[in-house]
Amino acid sequence: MTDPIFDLISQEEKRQKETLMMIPSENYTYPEVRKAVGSVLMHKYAEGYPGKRYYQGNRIIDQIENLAIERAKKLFNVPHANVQPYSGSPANAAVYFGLLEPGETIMGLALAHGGHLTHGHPKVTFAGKYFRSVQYEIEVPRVPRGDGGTNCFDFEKIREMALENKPKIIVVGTTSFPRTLPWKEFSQIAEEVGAYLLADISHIVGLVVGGVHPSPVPYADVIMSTTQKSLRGPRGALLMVTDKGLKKDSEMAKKIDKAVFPGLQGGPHMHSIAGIAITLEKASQPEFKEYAGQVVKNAKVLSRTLVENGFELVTGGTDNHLMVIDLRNSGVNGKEAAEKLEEEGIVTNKNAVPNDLNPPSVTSGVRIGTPALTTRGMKEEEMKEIGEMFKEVLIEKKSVINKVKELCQRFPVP
Ligand code: DSN
Repeated sequence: MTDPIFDLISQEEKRQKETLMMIPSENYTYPEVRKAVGSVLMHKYAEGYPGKRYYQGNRIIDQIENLAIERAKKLFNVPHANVQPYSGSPANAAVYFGLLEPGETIMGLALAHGGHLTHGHPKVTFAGKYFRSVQYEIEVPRVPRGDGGTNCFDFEKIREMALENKPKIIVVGTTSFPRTLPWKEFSQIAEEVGAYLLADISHIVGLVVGGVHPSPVPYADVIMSTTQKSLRGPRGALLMVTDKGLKKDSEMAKKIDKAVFPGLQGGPHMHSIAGIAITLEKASQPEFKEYAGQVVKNAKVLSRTLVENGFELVTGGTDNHLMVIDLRNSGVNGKEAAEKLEEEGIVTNKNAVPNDLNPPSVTSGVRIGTPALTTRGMKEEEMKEIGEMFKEVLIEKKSVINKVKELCQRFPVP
């Protein structure tokens, strides 16, 4: 008898084909990446780094990991890359454990303001429990401001917080922030207080590589990115040290490598690392620039359509691949809206908005993005159609499931 797991995989494949994948951290990867990730590479143990392994039989594995490292260094223009982190959270953990002593201070963007759990979210995360954490916020008037909400940080306030708390690491990175990240301003504060600057570009990495978001390389000491989001790769992460970081501490790359292995991880997932190598090569092609540009164009059209249809967006619009609908005036909360949309084949996630009074399990927002829709080939016209569908579902309480199915058939998953 065939294991029922295969039937479940087929059902999931069908779901992904027949619905609109609008969670901004999800994407469809390349067939070549799926082939590498399902390959014999998963059989191999390779603790250590190329040329310095604790197991025999790694001659070919070394070449694969070296290729991934070289491609990462070239694509991002950095002197050091580690391709072994299993995912974004352990990668951020490696930076903290590599550069900080327990109890030292991390300063990151609050979760409800668009940051990430690992950026120091208090009480429930390792970052908030084993280190001292202070959290900065964004400044957002609730009134929609069209596409002009770029000036979201009060740098004087953030500077004062940094001077008072003396963080050893300032994290600049986001999961639900729809605007361009001002690397320079944050790096000036980090320099002034003697902190390292960690740029977590997991969400915007494809935009950075595609040239539609400024690169943090001249400003950050360490850069972390997951590989499965806008980069279109497999699950995994990259840790990179910049020239700036090495100048500050010539041992920084070694400290971070040691924190990844043996500090936090065992055998690297070589199948994922091969998939990452393939992804990095694809991201260096001109077609990827076009893709990244289209992701942003699509997000801008979608956000404008939503605003025209009466929705409030956090910061009024977007500069990148995502937006957060603020539902506080709409009569539904984030959970209800996300569930209603899912019934209609539109898959999003509930998301806190700044100063949200609802708990994280409910929230007052819905986060949406365009990377996966753009991978399917959808463009501005389709974004207008989808923006209208949000109004039909959430305001007019109509069903759009047939429209969603028809749209999905027109744009097959590659
Ligand atoms: N889970 C990721 C996201 O959805 O943004 C962050 O880790």
